[in-house]
Amino acid sequence: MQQDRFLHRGPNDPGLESPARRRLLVGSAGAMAAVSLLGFIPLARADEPKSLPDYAAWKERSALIVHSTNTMETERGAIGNGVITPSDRLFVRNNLPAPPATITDDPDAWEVNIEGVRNPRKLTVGELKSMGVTTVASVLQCSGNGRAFFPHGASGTQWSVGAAGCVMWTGVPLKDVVEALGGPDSDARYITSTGGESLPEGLDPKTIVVERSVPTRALDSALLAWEMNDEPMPHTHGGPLRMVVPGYYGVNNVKYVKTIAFTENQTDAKIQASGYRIRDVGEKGSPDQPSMWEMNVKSWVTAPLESGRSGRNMIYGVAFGGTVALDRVEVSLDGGKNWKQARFLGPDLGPYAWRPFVMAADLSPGEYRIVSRATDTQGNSQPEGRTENERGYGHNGWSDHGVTVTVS
Ligand SMILES: Nc1nc2c(c(=O)[nH]1)N[C@H]1C(S)=C(S)[C@@H](COP(=O)(O)O)O[C@H]1N2
Ligand SMILES: [Mo]
Repeated sequence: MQQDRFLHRGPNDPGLESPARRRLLVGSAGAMAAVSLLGFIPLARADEPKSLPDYAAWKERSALIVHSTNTMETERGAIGNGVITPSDRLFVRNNLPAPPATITDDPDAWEVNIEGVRNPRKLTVGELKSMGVTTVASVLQCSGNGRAFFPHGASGTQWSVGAAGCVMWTGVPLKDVVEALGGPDSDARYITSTGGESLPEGLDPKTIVVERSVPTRALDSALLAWEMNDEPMPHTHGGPLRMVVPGYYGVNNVKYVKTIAFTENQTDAKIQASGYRIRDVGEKGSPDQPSMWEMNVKSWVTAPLESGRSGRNMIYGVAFGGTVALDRVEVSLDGGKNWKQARFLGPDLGPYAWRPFVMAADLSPGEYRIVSRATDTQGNSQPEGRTENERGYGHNGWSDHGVTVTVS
């Protein structure tokens, strides 16, 4: 028992889970079953590392923190220095159980309704593929990324930094589709996308449907994507077809999209009307509060995370500006007293992509509070603190996102 407890990964220990440790856990579960046959009552094992759900079983378990069946985040130490996040390390977030995986068996047959245009019609993915194509690198980030840092205990998944990744999307510019159908209705102010989940019966669909409206200014960059990272859009990430709004928070990037409608008003679905709204702690959500649309400028350190060796160290991280290109990233080794500019690493994949950065530092033994601060080309910089808000959305304060490293 003692040894078994030692093997458990506690909720505050986000360390990588090794295959060896997993084997040991499986072994100890067997031993535990034998014990219970002898009449002992096994202890509840709430802190046992969760396994990946079936629909995400292809993911790299050691790179992910599994919060629940519907929420998995990338380990901070697994983000790496690449411009593109490998698909098997990318976070997953479902508000509803995913539709059956069979929807990606014949992706070209998937149909999407285009409404609120001069000639509304249903188009298959096969037809979309002949209407135009573009590839865009953009950051996919959940609105609640960083929620774990809010001291009021904001409800929702306790994401740290890993509900984000930068991926390559390929699909048809939504603009091309809409132009082919005669253009949007003249009173259209929003693009409203509906997810293809089948909704449980007996509940008001408006309270559960994933349906999001974004302002029509997003038409300049939005696409209907059938590929992610050069592969057919995985079912886990919204295949056969996903609405992608570069630079907008994750929730607006509707998976298994089945309807795109140009609308005069925002949808009255709960996820739009009261969900994903910035409001003071203790307040209820309502349509007059800011919606989670364009992402703010943000960065965080990805290495080193706990310890370093005395001498020359490379400090790594990632930074992005939402819909605005980045200008620079500065790094501080003393919790924000002194700053030095970091260098971007790798190619610039455009304004919506993140940029890995690096800064060399000669460190003598001691403790360092390493923080990073990004600034976009419009002069917006990350603030030091948080904007306190009920659901813990949009956190880009540099102080909370820092790491404490012991150099010996
Ligand atoms: N159809 C559908 N689209 C969805 C969701 C969902 O539950 N259903 N979740 C949204 C949220 S809140 C986020 S953060 C992203 C997560 O995308 P991922 O699972 O591909 O990482 O998808 C968004 N699109
Ligand atoms: Mo999200």
